[in-house]
Amino acid sequence: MAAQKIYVLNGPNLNLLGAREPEVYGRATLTDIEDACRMEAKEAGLLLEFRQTNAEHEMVGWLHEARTEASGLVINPAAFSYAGYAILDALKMLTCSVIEVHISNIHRREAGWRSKSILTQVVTGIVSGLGVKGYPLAVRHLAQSLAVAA
Ligand code: CA2
Repeated sequence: MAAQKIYVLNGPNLNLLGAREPEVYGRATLTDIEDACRMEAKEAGLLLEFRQTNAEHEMVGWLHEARTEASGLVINPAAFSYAGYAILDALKMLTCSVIEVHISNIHRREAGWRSKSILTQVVTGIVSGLGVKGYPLAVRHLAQSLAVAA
C-alpha cells in the first residue's frame, strides 16, 4: 500500500516569514517550518506536501486536489481566514481531518477582525499561539490519528 500523504498549506505573505514582525511571528522561516514538518512526517512514515500561495484560486485548487490525495491536512490560511469564503466552501468538501494553524494567538490580537477566523467552524481542530511549533504538532496529531484508525 502506498504511504499516506499529509498536506501542509500556507496562505498569503507567509513566504516572508522571519523577515518582518519577529515579536509576533518569531524568526523562523517557512523553510524551517517545512523541515520540522518533514521530520515529523518521516518519523511517522508519511509523505508530506508543503506549499504556500498568495493566490486564493490556487489554494482552492490545492484543496480540491487534497480531496482525493490527502489523508490529513494542515492549513495556515493567514488572511484567507477572514474573508476566504471560497476556501471555506472547499474545506467543507474534504473528508479527512483538517487542522487550522496560526503561529500567533489570533484571539488576543489587537485588531478585532484578526481574532475571528471564518474557517474555524469547518475544521477538525485549531492550534493558535504556539508559535511555529504548532505546525509539527498538528502533523504529529494527524499521524497519530491515522495510526489509531489503521
Ligand atoms: O498567526 C498566524 O499564523 C497568522 O495566520 C499569520 C497571518 C495573519 O494574517 C493572521 O492574522 C495570523 C499572516 C501574517 C502576515 O504575514 C507575515 C509574514 C511574515 C512576517 C510577518 C507577517
